[in-house]
Amino acid sequence: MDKPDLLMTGPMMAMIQEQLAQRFTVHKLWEAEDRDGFIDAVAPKITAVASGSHVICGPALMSRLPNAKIISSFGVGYDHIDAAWAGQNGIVVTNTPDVLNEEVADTALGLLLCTVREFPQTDRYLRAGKWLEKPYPLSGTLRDRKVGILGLGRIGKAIAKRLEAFGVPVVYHGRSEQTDVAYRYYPTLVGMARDVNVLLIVAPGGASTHHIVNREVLEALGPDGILINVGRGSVVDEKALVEALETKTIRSAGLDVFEDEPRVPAELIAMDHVVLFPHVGSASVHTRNAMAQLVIDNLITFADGKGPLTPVVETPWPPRS
Ligand code: A2R
Repeated sequence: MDKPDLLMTGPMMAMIQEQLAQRFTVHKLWEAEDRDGFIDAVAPKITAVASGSHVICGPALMSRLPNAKIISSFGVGYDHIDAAWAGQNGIVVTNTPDVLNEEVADTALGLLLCTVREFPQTDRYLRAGKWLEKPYPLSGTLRDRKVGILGLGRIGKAIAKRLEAFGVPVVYHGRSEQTDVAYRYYPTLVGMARDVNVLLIVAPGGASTHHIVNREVLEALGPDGILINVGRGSVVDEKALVEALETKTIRSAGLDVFEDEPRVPAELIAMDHVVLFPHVGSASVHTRNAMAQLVIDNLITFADGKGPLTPVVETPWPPRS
């Protein structure tokens, strides 16, 4: 039996490439010199797509794949895919939720502690030989802080659970109040920012969250405020953030995600009072393997006629008629 044809939009983990090659004829877009010509040549055969955030999967690409039925995407965020368009055009989109909750929550707590207690700075201080001269200055603390979570979803709840164990009060903002959580809900982001001294972002990217953390929100967070972002860079107006940090409108920031990754504004890199991670939220061997397996399993169960395992909300399965 002929293997179905699959388009891989960019280099993916070896285990994904190896396992998919056993089941599909894999067409590697990134290896083609003439990508347009390559797509034209293989497009009619393609029934499945495996993607990361390397390529924008918008109507321009998807409409060229008339027989594509599934896009299996690596990662829980899928703002690089126009999932609403996919749903309207008979393509199911899958992502890799849940398997990374604990890892990203661990990273969020690590980043928060690093930012509040200045741990990366203390490491630099020791290596520079400055401890021989005098002790590192006293840092801020998590002890008198209240954390406002923007996006109390799967990962947000895993973060909240850790903060509870640390004895740190948690409140949240989202588009709607959740009836089954004990944390206080704020209907507006600016209202929550005013009441907390840590704003922790773990909301998705896309149009509805674009730059919702803006100058007004940062001013509300205030001079003792700390911004932590493990969601998407696009949620924050990065220019407004740089300005707020330069003018001490807020105290500091811990960022794992940026607007134009892997490019990070030189102004942020030059600042000693921020902590910057290269988008490592889920990046352990254990968790990336689990995410990779879910990318593979979605494609295989779908090809077997059993439907996708983790379709996104815009493309429910079975499809709405
Ligand atoms: O708005 P709600 O009540 O549906 O809450 C969701 C919230 N959220 C938003 N909050 C404010 N304004 C918005 N426009 C907005 N859109 C969504 O974000 C929900 O509580 C949370 C997302 O939770 P989950 O869908 O369970 O996502 P998960 O697995 O926690 O991952 C969150 C994000 C990913 O999309 C990646 O960007 C990143 O973390 O790794």
